[in-house]
Amino acid sequence: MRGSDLLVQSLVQAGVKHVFGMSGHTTLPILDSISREESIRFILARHENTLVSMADGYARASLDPGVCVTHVGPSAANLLTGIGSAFRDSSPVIAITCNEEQSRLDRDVMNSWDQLTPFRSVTKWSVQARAAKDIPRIMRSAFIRSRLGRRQPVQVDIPLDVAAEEIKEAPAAKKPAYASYSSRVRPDPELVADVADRLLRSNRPLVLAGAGVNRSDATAELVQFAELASLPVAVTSGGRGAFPESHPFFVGIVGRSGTRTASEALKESDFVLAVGSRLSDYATMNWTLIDPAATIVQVDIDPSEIGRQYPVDIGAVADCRMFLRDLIPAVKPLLAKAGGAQASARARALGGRCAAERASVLDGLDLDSVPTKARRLVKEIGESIRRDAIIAIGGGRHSHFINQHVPVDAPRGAIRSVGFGAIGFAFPASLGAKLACPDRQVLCLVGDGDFCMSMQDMETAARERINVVTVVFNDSSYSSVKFLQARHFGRNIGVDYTNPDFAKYAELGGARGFRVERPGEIRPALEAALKENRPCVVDVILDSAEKTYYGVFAS
Ligand SMILES: Cc1cc2nc3c(=O)[nH]c(=O)nc-3n(C[C@H](O)[C@H](O)[C@H](O)COP(=O)(O)OP(=O)(O)OC[C@H]3O[C@@H](n4cnc5c(N)ncnc54)[C@H](O)[C@@H]3O)c2cc1C
Ligand SMILES: Cc1ncc(C[n+]2csc(CCOP(=O)(O)OP(=O)(O)O)c2C)c(N)n1
Ligand SMILES: [Mg+2]
Repeated sequence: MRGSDLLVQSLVQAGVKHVFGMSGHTTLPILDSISREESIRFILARHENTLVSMADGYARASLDPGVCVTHVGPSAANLLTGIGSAFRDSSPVIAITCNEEQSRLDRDVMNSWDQLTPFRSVTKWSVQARAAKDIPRIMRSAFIRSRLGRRQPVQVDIPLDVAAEEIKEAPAAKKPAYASYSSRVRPDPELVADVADRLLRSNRPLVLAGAGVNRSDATAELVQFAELASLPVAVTSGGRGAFPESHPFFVGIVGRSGTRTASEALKESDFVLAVGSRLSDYATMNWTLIDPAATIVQVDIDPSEIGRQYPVDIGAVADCRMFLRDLIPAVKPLLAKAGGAQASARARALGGRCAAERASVLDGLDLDSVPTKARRLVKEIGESIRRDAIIAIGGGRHSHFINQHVPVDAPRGAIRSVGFGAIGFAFPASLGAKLACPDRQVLCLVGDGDFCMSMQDMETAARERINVVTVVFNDSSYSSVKFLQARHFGRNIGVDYTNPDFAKYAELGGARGFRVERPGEIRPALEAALKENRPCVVDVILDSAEKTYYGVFAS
């Protein structure tokens, strides 16, 4: 038995079904061991940034760790951007980086570098296995660390001699049952009682739901709580999907590319219950959206995030789901005394304002104009997809239109690199999400610049039959940067380019392509793509001068 067999055994014990990887001479023992394990599907990707983002998308959609493997040096280096996204957005990715033989490492052999130091700033734990016998222990710890508490990536570095090392007997170890390791941390009951009391005494309370609600799978509890206490609920970009956006109490997405109603509601609230949100710069428009006199409650699994952005009044270190579960019975008796008619009216009024805002965005728009407006495209997408669809969203200005008009109604229905804000993430993340949730519609809604950073993996999608529909917002520019540049510098440089025909490109790689040049062609193309039994690209040529109406790009 080799070190690489022990590694694969550990993956099997952890319930891993997919490994996203790259090949190179240092990966050979591990690839060989994986090839002999029927329960694991190895997915070869065409770039490390895509394979790590596939693992990340898989983790975000399934809540199980996503696992990836790379070769030494440049191959491992290519992981860093994707690991950065997973780190910033609390996604549990296990990155296995293969390395040169230990005895050669100090001689600067080809490909080699200090492979641990760069990862330390974007992982929860970065460790090297020095002997085959240590692999089961290290892998156990890697899975525990990435899954428990704040979920984040872990790097396990495996030198070639360790992977290839033959050992006679596997080290005796208990088979870990990860399902019985839990970090469902409950909040201090006195603190919960205090939150309930202050909430009921406030006049304009609001729940701000963040990514922590998605990571803790707490949507059902959040809906129950909001309905019980008649509370308006806003989300952050990371929190999309945490609360159904068709719910009458949904007031929108806060922040610089969110919806106006949500930001205004946050500003006027005198009690803000932030569940699983960092209260980031973008979510709070550089910390201007919360009234300094408001009571702020922050619930976070990570103590270092409590009070980091705002001097919160109550800080609860807890799992979002457990917090809400405990808050519900604490609020109930108080509600019986207080009566909730006024609160309910406010939640409904704000919800109605948000729905009207979203609908009004089409006011005055010539829906049939050519080139097509992004607003027409998002309207068609919103009307074509299932309520439980998963959308992976790109990082450019198109995300602004998507935020405002494509509703997300189901848990973990939106996947996006929000904290690191990396482009090149959405398309591979959508592939990982589809593998995690084969029965859900998965779409990638992405800018042309963003898609160009990962589109080589359309071949992977076709080869592995991962049927995602990618809609390219094609405006032949990095338009988010272009608008800012024009506003602040009065001219443009480094933001315009010529695209290939993405539909033809898709067909060359074995996928199906649709080129859409007129608005009337959008719906038939989307409907056909959603029925296809192949990955599809819908390349929509857009009006690059279209402006957004709210937030940083508003004119
Ligand atoms: C172009 C662009 C535009 C953007 N515009 C906006 C915008 O308009 N509005 C906006 O909101 N954001 C926007 N963002 C994203 C923004 O940068 C932040 O990433 C985002 O606001 C973070 O949301 P969050 O605090 O909910 O999530 P995170 O930053 O992921 O924070 C989640 C928190 O939950 C905690 N947590 C994790 N698991 C649990 C658990 N089980 N229980 C309890 N707590 C847990 C974590 O410790 C963390 O502190 C934009 C990003 C880009 C790239
Ligand atoms: C890896 C990476 N490189 C550069 C950037 C800076 N950046 C942010 S948005 C953007 C433009 C994205 O263009 P596109 O995907 O076409 O979207 P658009 O803004 O045109 O809708 C760039 C270059 C980034 N966020 N990530
Ligand atoms: Mg663009």
